[in-house]
Amino acid sequence: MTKTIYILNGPNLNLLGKRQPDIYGHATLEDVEALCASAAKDAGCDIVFCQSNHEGDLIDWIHEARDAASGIVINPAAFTHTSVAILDALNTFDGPVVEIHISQVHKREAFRHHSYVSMRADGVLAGFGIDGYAMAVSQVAKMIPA
Ligand code: DHK
Repeated sequence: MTKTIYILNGPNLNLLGKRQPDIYGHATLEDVEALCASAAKDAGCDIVFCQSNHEGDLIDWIHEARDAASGIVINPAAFTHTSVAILDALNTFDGPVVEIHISQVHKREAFRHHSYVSMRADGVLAGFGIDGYAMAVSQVAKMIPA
């Protein structure tokens, strides 16, 4: 059966391409979805691609993924640095989790250096722009048990 990867995006990523392009680039979230779909196809997986500005939506999708997905790629955006609730939700998920950031958060403000999600993530990518999503999808696909 084809494995499904949930790709979850947090607040303000709907504005990708318009928002601080010097930091986040000119590509849109639709471009990111196309990149993820292509990487998943290469890996023989399906994707469910979601974005929300609301913490609870991300938590609900993680709960849904418990039954519907074999792996999760997540860019929690600002919730990375604040959300124990997203960490707790990810801790209920059994499959591989890869955390991705478009920017190199460790070169930025000190408050971006800490990630609650990293306490659960099996791998973390930061600073590769939107290409990091394709890397995250192919890595998560490799980590899914056969
Ligand atoms: C995106 C955000 O919106 C920020 O809040 C994070 C992350 C970094 C990114 O680089 O994708 O600090």
